[in-house]
Amino acid sequence: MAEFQEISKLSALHPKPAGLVLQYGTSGFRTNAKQLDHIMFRMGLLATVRSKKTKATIGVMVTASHNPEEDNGVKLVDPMGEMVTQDWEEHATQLANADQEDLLTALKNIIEKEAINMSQEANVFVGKDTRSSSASLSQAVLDGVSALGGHSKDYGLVTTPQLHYMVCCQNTQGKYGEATVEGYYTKFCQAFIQLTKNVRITLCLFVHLKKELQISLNNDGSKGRLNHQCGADYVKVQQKPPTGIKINPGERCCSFDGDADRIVYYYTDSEGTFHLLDGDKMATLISTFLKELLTQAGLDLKIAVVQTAYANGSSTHYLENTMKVLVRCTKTGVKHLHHVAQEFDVGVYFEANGHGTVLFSKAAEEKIQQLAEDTNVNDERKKAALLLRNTINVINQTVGDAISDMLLIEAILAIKGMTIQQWDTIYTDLPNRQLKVKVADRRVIDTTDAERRAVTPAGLQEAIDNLVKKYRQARSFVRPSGTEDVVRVYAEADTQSADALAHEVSLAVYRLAG
Ligand code: 16G
Ligand code: ZN
Repeated sequence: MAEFQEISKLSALHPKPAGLVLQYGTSGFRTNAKQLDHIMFRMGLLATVRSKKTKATIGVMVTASHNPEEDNGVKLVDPMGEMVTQDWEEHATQLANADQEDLLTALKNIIEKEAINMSQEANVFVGKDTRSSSASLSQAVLDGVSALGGHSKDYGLVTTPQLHYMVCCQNTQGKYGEATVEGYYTKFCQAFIQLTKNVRITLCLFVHLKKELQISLNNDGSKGRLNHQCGADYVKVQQKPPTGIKINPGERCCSFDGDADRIVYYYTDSEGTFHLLDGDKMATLISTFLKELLTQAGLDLKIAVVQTAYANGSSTHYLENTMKVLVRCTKTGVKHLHHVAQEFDVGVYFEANGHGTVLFSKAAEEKIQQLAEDTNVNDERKKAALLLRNTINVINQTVGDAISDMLLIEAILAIKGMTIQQWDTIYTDLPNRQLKVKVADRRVIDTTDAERRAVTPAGLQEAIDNLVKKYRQARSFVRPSGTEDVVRVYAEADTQSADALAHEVSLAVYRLAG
């Protein structure tokens, strides 16, 4: 077929370095940008085939998120804006690792296995981050799409969640919004204005709300290196503000990561102490707000918060015992949280590292909409329904989105008349520590119970249990990292003795898995 000849010709321009093996992991392909040109071309091919299979538009995002500037990466976005399925992750790995001369065979295998109708039209949306390598790498994706005769639309510089949003809009015929960057900003900004406007009417006697949100931007990519001494990951891991930024006591700050799908909040108090408000704090604020509104609206909808084992024990305790909200724990990785959140009418999910959003079931959205339009309900119920409706509109339900999360948090704080300090004191984090342990083969560690217990190697869980017993309010778990060649150790306790516990557990990992 003509398209296959074109692939042979074009793929020679994007050759695979001999011996390089990469795996499509939780964050797609990610490594030094110099090794990625052939991967990008091949992901252009795969996205085209995926588009033919699903008869829908597929997204390809070129970014390495919070990694250093010299890295890059690529991720595929499925029709509803969700992550690509497990089978296709495997196809991606196969295609990426095929030797140059075997590329066509590898591609044909996928086409055959998936029974793809090659005459079906294909559409691919492509986006990229601000890394210097992103321009040529996204061009390689576009080359891959055109090699198979697919149509592509290059959105250029966008955030990861913007691309997810665009793909979802396109495949739902605009029901979710308009598939343009302008459409994205219009949708979320208008929802924010609506959400805070309704409040102003009723609360203006008590609190002073600014007319619009005043934001000062730093490290926006116009100069300096992406993620260098700044960004959500830097702030979370280093527990300090980005370098070179002056923060006045009590001032509300937030940091995004390199592709704006993660956000953390922080402030320094009058003593100069730094305070971080992570994904757990956001999940708590948002779920409390939503639960109160659902109660006021008299809507019987099931709300749950989905966390991972990294969620601070205090947040889980507060949610379950004070807020009486159902909490579910799942494996690390956004797709796992997203999946569990879909089981509820309202599923709030956040990883402690700041990636999260809220999902509303179709039935929940309809009930809220009906109530908001109902002329026979009392004022209180109606007001709550309107707030809920506007809240839904300010949330990007396709994926965790730093911009949309920020607007939601800002709206909630404004509506509740709350300062960042007041939000911070809803509960106090238990002291905790994370460590990395390098072992010969991290896969010897297998876990269960949402990564909270180690099944292998023999004796490791027992050792952890015995160490944990020596501390109060303590908890510890270990898991092989999905993104680095290390074993991660997490420990928390009632005091900073969590450091000692993490250290002791690390030694046990060395001893039993090293
Ligand atoms: C990936 C995941 C992130 C997770 C992290 C854990 C996505 C989009 N990203 O970056 O959610 O927190 O991996 O890394 O799923 P680790 O396995 O190295 O601890
Ligand atoms: Zn990211």
